[in-house]
Amino acid sequence: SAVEPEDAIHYRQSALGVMGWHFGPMADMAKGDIEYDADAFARHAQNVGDIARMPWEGFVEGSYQDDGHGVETDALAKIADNPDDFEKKQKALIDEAQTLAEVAQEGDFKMARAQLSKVGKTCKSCHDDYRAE
Ligand code: ASC
Repeated sequence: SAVEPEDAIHYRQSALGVMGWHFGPMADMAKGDIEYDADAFARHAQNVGDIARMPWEGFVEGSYQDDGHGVETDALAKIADNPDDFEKKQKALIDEAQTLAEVAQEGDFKMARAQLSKVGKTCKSCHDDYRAE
C-alpha cells in the first residue's frame, strides 16, 4: 500500500532529528563550547555519515507544505518541481558526511572542524532553497 504523507513526514523528520542530535556535539566542539573529544567526535561523525542517506525517501508526493495533509512540515512543494537539484543536494550531504566520518578517524581537531563546516554548508544550501523560513 502507498506511503501515507503523515508517515513519510514523521519518518523524514525523525531521521533529520537523529542527524541533528549527532551534529550538535560536533558543532559545540567546533565552536569551543565543549572540549574536543576525538573519540566522541568520530562516533557522532560516523552516525551522521550513516544517517545522511536515510531521510530522502520520506520526501514523497503529497507530503509537502500546503499539500492538505494537515501535518506541520517546513518542506516546500518546490522540492517536487526540482527533483534533480534536490537529489544533487542530498548527494552533496552524503558525500561530505561520509568524508567527515573518515576525516574524524584521524583525530585532528582542525581537519575535523574544517570538514564539519563543509557538511554544515550542505545542510544550509538545501534549507535555503527548500525549507520554509
Ligand atoms: C544542525 C541542524 C542543521 C544544521 C545546520 C548546519 O544541527 O539542525 O540544520 O546543523 O545548522 O549549518
